[in-house]
Amino acid sequence: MTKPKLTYFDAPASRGEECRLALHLAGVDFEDVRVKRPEWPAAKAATPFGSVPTYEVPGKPVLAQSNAILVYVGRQNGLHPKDDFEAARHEMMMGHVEDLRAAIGATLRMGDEEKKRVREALAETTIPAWCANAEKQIAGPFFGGSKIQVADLKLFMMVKWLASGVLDHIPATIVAGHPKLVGVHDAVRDHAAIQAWYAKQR
Ligand SMILES: N[C@@H](CCC(=O)N[C@@H](CS)C(=O)NCC(=O)O)C(=O)O
Repeated sequence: MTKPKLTYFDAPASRGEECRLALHLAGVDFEDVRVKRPEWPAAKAATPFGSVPTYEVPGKPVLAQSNAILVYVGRQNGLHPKDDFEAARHEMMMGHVEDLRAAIGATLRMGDEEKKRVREALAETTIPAWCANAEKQIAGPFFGGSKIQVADLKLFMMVKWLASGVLDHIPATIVAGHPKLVGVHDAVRDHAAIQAWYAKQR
């Protein structure tokens, strides 16, 4: 192994894609390993916690947990605050994203009736509260102000998912009334390096 290796499913989504975006934004030359579903049971056993993304750096043990990977890549490449308190504030927001991902993620494998009931409740209370709380923490245009950092990539992927319309029973307009959240999404989407990443994926 000569270069860092990021392993995730073959989808431009969620925890894996935000790590890919971070590596691309940082200019890291990395191996983008995409596990196909049939390969997953065997690959799962080799991960620290039975999940992806994982990140491997030559000479080090495998790293897991998307937030740990993002913070590591961010610290190494000037995409995470140097100030300890500001860094913790960014990690707080990254944890906020993971909380919502876990809540929505739990519905993915539910049967239709249960999924409808749980997602309608999420859309009624949990997600609006999540958005309002996130909104209060954002400086704008990016989470911490004028500079894009790894926390922004995490927020971007969550807002993109919520607004995509792919989540039945969760209206795609659910984030629309939260201008700072939408602002982070738009600022990341319009960033030249992010545009270059998506152009390369086409
Ligand atoms: N807290 C972990 C969660 C990791 C996780 O649940 N990853 C999902 C994909 S987004 C996964 O590996 N699912 C397959 C499985 O659990 O078998 C993180 O942030 O990385």
